[in-house]
Amino acid sequence: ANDGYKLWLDYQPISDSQLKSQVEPLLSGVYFFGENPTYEAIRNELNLASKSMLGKSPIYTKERLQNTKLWIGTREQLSQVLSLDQQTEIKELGTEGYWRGQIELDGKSFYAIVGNRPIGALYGVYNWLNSIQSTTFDKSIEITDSPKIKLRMLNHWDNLDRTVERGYAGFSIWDWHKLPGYVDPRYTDYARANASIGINAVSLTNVNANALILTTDFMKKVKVLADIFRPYGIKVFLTARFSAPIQLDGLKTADPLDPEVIAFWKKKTDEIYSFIPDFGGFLVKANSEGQPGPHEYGRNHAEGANMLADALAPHGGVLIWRAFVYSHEDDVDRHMQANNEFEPLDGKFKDNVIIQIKNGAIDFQPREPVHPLYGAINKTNVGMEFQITQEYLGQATNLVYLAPMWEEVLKTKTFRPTPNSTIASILEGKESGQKLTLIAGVSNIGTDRNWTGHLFGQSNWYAFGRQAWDPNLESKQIADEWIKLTFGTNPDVLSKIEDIMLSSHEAAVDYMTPLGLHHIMGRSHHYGPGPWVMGGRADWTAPYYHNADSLGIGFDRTTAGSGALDQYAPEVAKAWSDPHQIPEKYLLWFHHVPWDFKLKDGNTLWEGIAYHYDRGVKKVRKMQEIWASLESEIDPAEFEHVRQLLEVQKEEAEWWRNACLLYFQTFSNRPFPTDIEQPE
Ligand code: GCW
Repeated sequence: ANDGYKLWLDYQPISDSQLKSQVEPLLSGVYFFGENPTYEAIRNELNLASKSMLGKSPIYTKERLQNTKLWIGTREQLSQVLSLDQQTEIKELGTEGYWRGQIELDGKSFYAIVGNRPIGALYGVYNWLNSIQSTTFDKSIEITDSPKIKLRMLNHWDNLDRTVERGYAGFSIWDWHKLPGYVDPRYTDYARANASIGINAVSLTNVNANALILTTDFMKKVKVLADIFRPYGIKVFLTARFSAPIQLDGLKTADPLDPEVIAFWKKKTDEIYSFIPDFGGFLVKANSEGQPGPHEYGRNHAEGANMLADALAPHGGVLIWRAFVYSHEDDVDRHMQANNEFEPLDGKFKDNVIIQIKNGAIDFQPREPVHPLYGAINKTNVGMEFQITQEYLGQATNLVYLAPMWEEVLKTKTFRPTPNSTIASILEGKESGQKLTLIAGVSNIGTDRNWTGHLFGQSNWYAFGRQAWDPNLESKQIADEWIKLTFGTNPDVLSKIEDIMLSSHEAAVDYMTPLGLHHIMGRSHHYGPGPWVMGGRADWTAPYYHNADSLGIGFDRTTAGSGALDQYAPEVAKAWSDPHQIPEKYLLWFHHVPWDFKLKDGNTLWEGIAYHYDRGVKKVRKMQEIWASLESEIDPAEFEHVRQLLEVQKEEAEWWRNACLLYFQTFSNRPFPTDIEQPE
């Protein structure tokens, strides 16, 4: 029970006596092999955990054998005293992996948490504490793990004035005004939370970037954050505004081939590294939605990215260049624009460049088919961009557990570059041999006491970290972990909350955008329905995305339509070009289909649309019922917080259903099925 501030690091008292008898002795004899800032961080965590779980501080020993029970160190440090069978195994685990298990020495038994590097030991400790909290710890079982993705990164869309683009949990936690002098303890808690789920990189600022972040004054502030994050294994990245040479140094151009521009970025980058020697690199949004970029100077994305990559390379920095590139002035289907830009440039990017591609080609819709760029470019590093903040998914009032959506994306077969390629295998670098791998998530964190606005927003932060660590994890397992850490291990609570979480994404798709409908949200704020939206530009004007007319509904992206489908592997393009073969969840994404089209269950398309919206509303009511049945088992404040938000969510689901069905009925001219609640 807490107000949500402690996230999944709440460390409830251990009530299970058998578990306690295993854990208590270990924490009364902790030995560190050496000293370093990461071990300090571990010590800090053990102090917090022990006090909270056992009501007392750990006892640290100075002698590795005497009175010692728990060893924490690196493989190399431990090898000074013994030769572990596990040594070779641990070695395979790379810089961030860990092993934990029992070690027998001279008739004495120790429990050891070992990494190749201190950071591995930290991850091992978090994993151990997690197992204690979820009552799965058994010291006789050996655990090894290591991340499958190199850069597991949060992208904050935080502005320097502390507003957050698409942020629904208050203001930015970066208090630039008070930095560098005042250091909010929250920065450390942020680092702890991220490290506990394996996040090891963070871009602090909005991709719609402000060049001021690159000034010396701001660098001093960023340095403070980087120093706090370093022991937790977290590297800092910044967004770089492409026109910064003009804004900061009064240059006449930002042309990436101009010698003065090249010199500007080199000097800037060197300066950043003088403050932050392990600076991660830059994240860039260019020539999209009005952001400056190389196109202004007749240069392409590779020329733009490589110039910045060259400035970073001597320091080991990485340049992350976003593929979310489109221009609404362009007549081409927005779905196709990124491929059109990047496919011809495949192989032209420097080794320290990663192209960061959103999971879908439009924009973080409630459900999107995967981006056709995955598998299309294989001579260039690619990375994933998920959105943790729920821009198009009910923002901070809707409970939508996103891991099932991400799992669906990660497991999707691309059929390229090999017949068995999946998004996950591409991201892991297995398909192209790519070494620099990345999964990024747009953060949902803000100054709200509980960090994420909706308590269940925490589960999305948690799940993101876990899936970035291992993109093959099941969303159900992750939900179980999070529920136990957040609400305790009562099996009834676990199964009910799991029910709510696992049905929540499909519910949202049903009441917002079933059957492949997309981008019919309210204009610009993206909150609530707006399929009728008029104005501004072609792609914001109804019926651009749904194309409803008296004959039918849907966006024709087949060869006869925009042709976007042809950007996928032939296996996909062929199967999906048939409206009877395409998975129905993507039907209206790719096809304009008559209202009387027969769906697989025998209903007409019009009836199917109505049933989906109706079902979505009913699922939310079901979620409310389940939650209500938990009243006596959940902390009253948390219970009430979620209860109220579910009530809002129910109203929004009804709003979506009513608005969309009544609006689409003006085209379909057909009655609603009689067995649904009639929209009004
Ligand atoms: O999802 C859209 C958002 C914009 C955002 C843009 C992007 C940062 O509506 O607010 O801008 O995508 O990803 O660049």
